[in-house]
Amino acid sequence: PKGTILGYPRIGRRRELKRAVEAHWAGTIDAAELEQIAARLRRDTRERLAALGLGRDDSSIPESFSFYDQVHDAAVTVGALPERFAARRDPDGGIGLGAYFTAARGEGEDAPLEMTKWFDTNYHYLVPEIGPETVFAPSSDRFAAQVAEAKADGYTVRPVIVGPVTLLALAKASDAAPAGFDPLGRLDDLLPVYAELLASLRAAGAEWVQLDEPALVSESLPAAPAALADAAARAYAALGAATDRPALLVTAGYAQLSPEAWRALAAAPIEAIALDLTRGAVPETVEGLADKTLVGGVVDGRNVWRGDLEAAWAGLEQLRGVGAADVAAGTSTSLQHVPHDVDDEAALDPRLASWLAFADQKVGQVVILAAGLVDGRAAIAEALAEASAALDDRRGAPGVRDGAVRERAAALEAGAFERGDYGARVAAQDAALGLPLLPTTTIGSFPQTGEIRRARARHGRGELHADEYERFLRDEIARVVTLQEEVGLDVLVHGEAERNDMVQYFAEHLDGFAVTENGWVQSYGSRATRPSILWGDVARPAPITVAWSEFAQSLTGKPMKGMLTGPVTILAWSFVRDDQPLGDTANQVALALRDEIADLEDAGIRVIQVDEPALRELLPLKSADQPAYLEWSVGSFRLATAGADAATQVHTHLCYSEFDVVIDAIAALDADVTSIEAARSRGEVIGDIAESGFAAGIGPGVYDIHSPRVPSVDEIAELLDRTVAELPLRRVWVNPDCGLKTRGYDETVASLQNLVAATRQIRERVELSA
Ligand code: THG
Ligand code: ZN
Repeated sequence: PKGTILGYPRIGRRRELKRAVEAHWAGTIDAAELEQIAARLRRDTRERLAALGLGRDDSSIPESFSFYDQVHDAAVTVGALPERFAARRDPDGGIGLGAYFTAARGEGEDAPLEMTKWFDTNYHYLVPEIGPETVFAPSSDRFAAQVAEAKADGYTVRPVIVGPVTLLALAKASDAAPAGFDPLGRLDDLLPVYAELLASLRAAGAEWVQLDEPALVSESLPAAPAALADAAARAYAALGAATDRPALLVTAGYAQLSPEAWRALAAAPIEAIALDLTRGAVPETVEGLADKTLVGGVVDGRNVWRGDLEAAWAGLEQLRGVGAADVAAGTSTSLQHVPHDVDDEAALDPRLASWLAFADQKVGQVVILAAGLVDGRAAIAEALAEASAALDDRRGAPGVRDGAVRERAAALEAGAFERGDYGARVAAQDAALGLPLLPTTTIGSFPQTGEIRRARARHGRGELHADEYERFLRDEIARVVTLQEEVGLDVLVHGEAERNDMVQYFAEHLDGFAVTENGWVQSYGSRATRPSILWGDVARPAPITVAWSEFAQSLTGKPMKGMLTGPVTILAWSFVRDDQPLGDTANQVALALRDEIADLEDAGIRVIQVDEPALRELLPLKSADQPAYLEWSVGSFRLATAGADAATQVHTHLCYSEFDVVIDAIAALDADVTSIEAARSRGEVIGDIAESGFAAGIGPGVYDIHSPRVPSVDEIAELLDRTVAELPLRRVWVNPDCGLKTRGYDETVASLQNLVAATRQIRERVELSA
């Protein structure tokens, strides 16, 4: 085949998989019914991909379905299930759907697998736990069954599986492993199981298999690029030598393959290599390519732009010069990071829609390029010209460049990024706020109940009048404020009932953004978001959050936090224009937020939180690109917040525990108080912070909101004891580790009561000893 995609969205055009999986968890449908719905989705996907022009019987259609996560799928297939879930296995040791979901979600005291970001995306995978005790053995025949299922339907599909090097490189050492254990050291034990898997796929009728090895592009993993390349050389020498196997396509998306890994894969006895040419140059000729196909990943799997098809074609032509036996057109990564179909967006401005390509349109682009590779450029000249015309139209369209926005950004001086002396700010804020020792607060959102979602949906459909919706939201805010006062928290929040999503909400109120109706992208498991499309210059036509915060503050004498989402996170969780540097776009968002902060201050808000949970996520995979990123990302946060008065306390919140690499950047944000996730990594983060000499206010989350478990007073008190032992007492804040929107009210109230009780214990103890 001359064209393929590396994967396709699996959640369904209307999130059918989410509904089915959640219904199964709730007990309303059984496993058999869930399997049937999944099979129907896979069939729909195959039919659609064939209708869009991929071949039914030439392995160009990938089978990339997953019930929850592709890393978990691979781990379960080779038997890498942590010991604590052993009792959940089938009698014959197999890992069925029940064990699969239990490991993903946890049960009782058995914590779920940890979840973390997949490379520099907003997708989260489940982190495999591997130790010396892990027994690798074939434990699920799901991949082969899916090949056979397609075969029965008349399709020869190419199963997509996370490769052995990436599986181990992304794993963490199990609880039972000795200190310093490296899962990659188990590679030789793992390979025979992959070889068996390949044989089973061949037996089921697969002619090709795709092994995804994005670890080979990263410089941000524990293993160094040279060690990863060495592992790849060993892995593919072994798997390539297996006689009973389909042809092997090894992919390396998300950035440029390291030079070592490129040499290793080229030299390996595999049949094809897929390269990400949207985030890396065409590589140099190396030994071993003469019998291989190269899949040129020229159609971007990460954004929604129709893009420059002419440049994509040029990339393929250049790849033809590298010396491989053959070149095919492909996507840079799986299309799991983009929504299904632009044609599902009836409300989108048609002109904007003409600049876009979601998954189905990207398949169409691959098919066009593949036709060019077969029949020559002339055969696709018209399609290339159409794409170029759309790009020209986009460049000149109103709103893409706004003179006033650009003048303001161009006139910025260094002072606009500086807030002034931290000590003076602390004094002004202490006087203005009068907070107790170890102030308590929450991150911002309160549970988004079914009632809230239904009211929003009815309002969206025009069934609930704006006045009634507003009254509903005010009642909700009043309820949340009363609840927090009863619980005894010190700095309150309004709960964000008015927001569907912390990025989409701002996108809906800013110029330069569009939002979608059905543009869902899987975030983790059954959860998805609808990333906004940032297509033009950003400006704030009117205040966004001020009326809600002002109303909430009017209900209480305690400080009410104004709640904003920071520029980096707004960019990270949107599809961002690709026609100017990200830093320029970030500064436009920052200026809009800066105006919002000024308006909040005018409305009497004295604490303002600007969340940046995605600061770590956008960190480039290549070390050489990281300093420039940190420069513009930190700069945009400072630009957003530096206009605040010294007496206004600026907070920020960051998610995920890998702070080591960005801790200096967090300090450079120069927020007065930073709350971070720390409960899951059991206080390790606290040590990192102490070591870094971080001097401002800090709230390491005292319990994990990702689980419904209610933490006891004692365990929170113990964590707080450790915190105040390591960090300056007067700088410590007490808060959960993230927003509460995915939780229920019962566990939320119980957890917050325990948080306040534990804080009071520690306060008394500290005051006694003082
Ligand atoms: N917003 C966006 N991206 C995110 C988060 C976010 N990425 C990281 C993190 N938070 C991911 N977490 C979640 C948590 C919950 C949901 C999605 C991502 C979620 N989604 C609803 C669902 O799938 O049913 C839909 C929400 C909606 O109605 O818009 O619950 O907070 N952008
Ligand atoms: Zn968080």
